[in-house]
Amino acid sequence: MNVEAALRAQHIEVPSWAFGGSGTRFAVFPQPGAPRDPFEKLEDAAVVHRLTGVARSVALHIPWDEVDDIDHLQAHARTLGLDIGAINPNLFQDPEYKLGSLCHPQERVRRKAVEHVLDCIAIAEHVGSPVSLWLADGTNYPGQDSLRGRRERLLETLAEVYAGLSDERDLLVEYKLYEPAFYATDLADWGSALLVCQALGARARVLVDLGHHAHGTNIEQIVSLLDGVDRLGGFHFNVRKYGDDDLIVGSIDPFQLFRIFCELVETGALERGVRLTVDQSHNVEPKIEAMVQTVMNLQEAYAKALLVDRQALGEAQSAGDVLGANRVLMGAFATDVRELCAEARSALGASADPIGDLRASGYVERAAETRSEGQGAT
Ligand code: PSV
Ligand code: MN
Repeated sequence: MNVEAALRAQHIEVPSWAFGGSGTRFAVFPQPGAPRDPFEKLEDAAVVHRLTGVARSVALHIPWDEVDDIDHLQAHARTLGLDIGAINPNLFQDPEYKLGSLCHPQERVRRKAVEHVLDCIAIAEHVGSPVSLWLADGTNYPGQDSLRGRRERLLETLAEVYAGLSDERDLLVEYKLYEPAFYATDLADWGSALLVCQALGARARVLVDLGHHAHGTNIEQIVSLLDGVDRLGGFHFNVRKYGDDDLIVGSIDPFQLFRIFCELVETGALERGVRLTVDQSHNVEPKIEAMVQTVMNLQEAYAKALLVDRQALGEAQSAGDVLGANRVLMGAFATDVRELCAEARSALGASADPIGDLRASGYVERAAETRSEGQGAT
């Protein structure tokens, strides 16, 4: 596949939760026109897709996106040219999850969490999508709970969840270093997540959220390792400077994003269906514009990775030409691919200048008028 064809085939999934009202624990700055329900979130996502040409599915979060009739929501998505993407259970907001969900010390709460994930699996089966799990489970103080006991409970509850999936359905398991738990997180890193996936079965794969690692972690190496054992399920794209900042991917460290795409290109992971999902929270920047910029950054990182001269790289590597090999990579990174990406978008019937066209369209202003009742759903 040539570079432009590969760019046209890229598939980015956007999260419904990035369009609704959000904030930090300090303040929420409501954005006029924020969607009030899952239908309106899909409408905003459709704008991103129309402008970029590659953002053709939307991940849902349950119960934030719960509707009476999922067929109705799916039909709405299809009318907008979208698919419903991964289904994300919410295992962190119910007050009963104070001490955890799938790892909770009490059987009754674990049961509630399992039942919720099974309900989400039913939705996922119905719409034909994977289930994507992130646990807030962990402890704040040494001795608060047994680390070993929590791990055993996790394996037990996840086995029940996994058994509820049909053969076509994948389970994506996300990890996160810290927060909301501060002392010990039950799924803190890619190794803990991988062990869980290996214990569950072949359809359980690890999801790499770029904001969930210690500073300095070599994320592209994790990508390569996981794909090497066929356990790379997908990504949550964002970027962080300090914590789980959920900023526009590529806005602080575009070189990291490029390096990750280099691994994806080298390993062929994208052809194996690794999911490229965004997980961001835009609090001071306009949400739709931020998502459009996100997708463009993902297009550009991919384009640069596709331009790496693989033959020259391989030759330099086997000749032990340390800096020659590095220069091959840096050369691709330094290439201006904006025009190439604009051409790929135009060929898809999308926009050569997505941000300019979004601003000129007046969509955000119109949404602010027509959605003036209510502040926007989560
Ligand atoms: C919380 O850290 C989080 O950002 C996780 O990354 C999840 O993927 C996301 O929320 C949605 O539940
Ligand atoms: Mn995430």
